[in-house]
Amino acid sequence: MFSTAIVIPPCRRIADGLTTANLGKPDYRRALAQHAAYVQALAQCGLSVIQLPGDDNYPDSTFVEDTALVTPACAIITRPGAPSRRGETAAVKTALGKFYPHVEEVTAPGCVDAGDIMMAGTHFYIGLSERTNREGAGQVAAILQKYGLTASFVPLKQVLHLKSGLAYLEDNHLVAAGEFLQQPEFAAFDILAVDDDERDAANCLWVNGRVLVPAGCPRSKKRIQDAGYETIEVDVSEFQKLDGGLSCLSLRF
Ligand code: CIR
Repeated sequence: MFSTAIVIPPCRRIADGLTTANLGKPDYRRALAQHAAYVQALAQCGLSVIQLPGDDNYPDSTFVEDTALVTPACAIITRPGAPSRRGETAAVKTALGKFYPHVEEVTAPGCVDAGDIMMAGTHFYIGLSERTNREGAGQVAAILQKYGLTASFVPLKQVLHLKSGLAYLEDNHLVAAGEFLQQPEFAAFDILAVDDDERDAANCLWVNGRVLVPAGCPRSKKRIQDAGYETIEVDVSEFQKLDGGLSCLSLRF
């Protein structure tokens, strides 16, 4: 169970964030409103939500998940793969220091976006992507090992981040899309398959027994409900324009 979330509301320069999506520029006001609804959904799931200030120097800083891996045993500050995002970690490190006695850190030449890391109990799947290199993944695995946690590596082919295509809902339920549907690595999970035309639904978010689902994915939402979860629909269209989604917008611990 999680008790706390850290979020960073979109900054004024959000439209300058990195993107490959071809969905147009996000609208700042709409992004703020969607973010507020997201925070409300987290609160509805019982989380106390800490909001750090947005920083116009970092248009992507609202995607706070990428800057740290938070586990029950330790916090690891990442070194984001995109140079424009490296400075995002300082504020998050300070905030996490209030909760974790030891905050670990990925160092150069390692690169990691924590959107590439999926926690499933005491095991962590680390996607090797354009943002996360072997050196960074290796550093994270070594740190986790110190705390009795295990890791394995998953090379990515299509998606930006591992959790763009995968979401663990606890109780062995794994939401998966595209390249992850047939991977032997995930065969032991009960897979909830996301159809190609609802790919955004693979970036859904388990929070204390409920699942936040992006708006516009009715079949996936139904599948998740049929697996026994109460769902909360949240519109994240402005963040999808920057390749982001529900998991990217918070750190939960
Ligand atoms: C980026 O390209 O870094 C941001 N525009 C989106 C990051 C999304 N984060 C995530 O999937 N964990």
